[in-house]
Amino acid sequence: MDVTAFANENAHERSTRFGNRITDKNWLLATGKNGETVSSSALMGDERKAISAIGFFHFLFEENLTCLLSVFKRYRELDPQRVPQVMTGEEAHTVTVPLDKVEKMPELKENPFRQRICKVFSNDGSGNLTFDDFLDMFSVFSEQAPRNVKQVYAFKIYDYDGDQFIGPKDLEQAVTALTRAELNEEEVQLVVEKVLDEGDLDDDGKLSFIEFEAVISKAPDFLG
Ligand SMILES: [Ca+2]
Ligand SMILES: [Ca+2]
Repeated sequence: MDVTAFANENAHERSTRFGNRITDKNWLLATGKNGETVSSSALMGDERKAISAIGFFHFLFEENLTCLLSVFKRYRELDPQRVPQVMTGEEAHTVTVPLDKVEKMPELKENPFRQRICKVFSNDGSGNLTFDDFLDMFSVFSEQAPRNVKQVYAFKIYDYDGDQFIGPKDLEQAVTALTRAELNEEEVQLVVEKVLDEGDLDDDGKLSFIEFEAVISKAPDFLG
């Protein structure tokens, strides 16, 4: 991705311009009551018919661009010394921000899986994130991310040893992290057994992705 191009576009100005164009014509409001950006799903009904396909595409594009810029801003704030103000496409996957800086972000610092999350998203497994890695992390955690994408990443996060199954050892670590080490060993074992009892449908002693999906479909907030 060419971040320089995004930075040079001055997306805010363009986005505002487009927003005005929309409101002038009373097609729709570019921002909602509380200043949030109206999602494409809100563009239904008669108003939608009034928007040309090109106009609609532009609206989505600008919305996306604005979002991308704010994600870059967040990324750069983590380590302004290391991250150049204007990045080349090459730097988006070579420059990294170290794990110990990423895990202090407000969104992550209370999350018991923060280190696992960074490791799963970091391309080299170290937990240090390039801008590309960071962008992936942001999109998976965004509300718009499809549930099945979130499930794939949740599975990776819980699969500590990376063998594509969630076994008793993975579950032990996950349960310990989830309960913030407040359970004793025996209690942890009990929870692990219970999860496997319920979830391990083919009795191989571990959860495949399919089995895991079924387990977490009962828990709406499994990534928190
Ligand atoms: Ca595993
Ligand atoms: Ca199984």
